[in-house]
Amino acid sequence: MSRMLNVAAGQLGPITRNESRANVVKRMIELMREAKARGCRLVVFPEMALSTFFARWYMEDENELDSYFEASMPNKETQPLFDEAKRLGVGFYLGYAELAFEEGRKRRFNSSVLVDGRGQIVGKYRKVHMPGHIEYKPDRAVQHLEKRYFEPGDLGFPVFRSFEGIMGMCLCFDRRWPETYRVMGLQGVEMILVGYNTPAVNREAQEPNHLKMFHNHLTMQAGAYQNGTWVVASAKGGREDGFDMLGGSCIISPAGEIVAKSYTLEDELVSASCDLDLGKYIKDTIFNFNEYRQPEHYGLIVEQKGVVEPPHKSS
Ligand code: ING
Repeated sequence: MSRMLNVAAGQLGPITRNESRANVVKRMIELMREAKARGCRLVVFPEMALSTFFARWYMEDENELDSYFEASMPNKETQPLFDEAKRLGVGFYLGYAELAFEEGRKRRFNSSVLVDGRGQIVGKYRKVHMPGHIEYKPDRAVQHLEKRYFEPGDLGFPVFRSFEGIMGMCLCFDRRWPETYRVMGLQGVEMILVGYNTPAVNREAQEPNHLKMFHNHLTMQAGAYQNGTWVVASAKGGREDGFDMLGGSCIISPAGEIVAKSYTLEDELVSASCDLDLGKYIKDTIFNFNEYRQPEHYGLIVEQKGVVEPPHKSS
């Protein structure tokens, strides 16, 4: 048996600080039309796909900050994406900065929605692992203020029955953490959708630049294989407001192989025909959780946050 799902990563080239939402939406609609022409039923767009990666800017003016956020989804500016989805019968995953009014206060999340081929939202995700720092750091050449601008997500890692499969979502930094995949793996996930904004240059870490792409793919390929799931990853690429973004969008099979990959740093559709049943043999054999997992020995993973080294032996 096979359940084929033809999907695409709709990679986006740079989005400059002054580019309008309307123009970005137009670019995304182009990619959706190309997806339709290739017979795809789902397009994955990047994280914060509607604007420049604004977390690199230190902003004190709340109105300026809010201008990058969506107070509802869909809204006037993004409605054309939903209309096009319905018209084409092509669903999408969209990363966006979410402004919510909950618990009597303004809350900001780095979010994504999954929209089906009828233009209906089937699920929402709020980024759990928030990278970067809270305060302005004068010693840094580029700021990474996600920790300042967003709360960690409060929805966990839900999965959704949609597109005749079990679909999950995460965002950017989440993809580097094995827990992200495992929590969805334990819910039988068959395809994980991820959008990301990764700077292409290492300004802080003491490692060569080529490792940025290596780690990008390494973590996702491992997550796919260890949970027998497809991973569809969509990047921002190219020089955005003077800063290079990594690109490297790809589609990874449950065996951990990259089956399709972008070859530009621009708007580019990367597509593959994915058998949602392919992960089954992995889930039934080498990563048969019921057969082989030993959760009684994994307590530290949830009981403890940071490293606790063993005490030194007293002599
Ligand atoms: N960006 C980053 C990412 O995971 C980062 C931050 C880069 C963390 C490199 C560690 C190393 O790609 C977002 N937007 O989460």
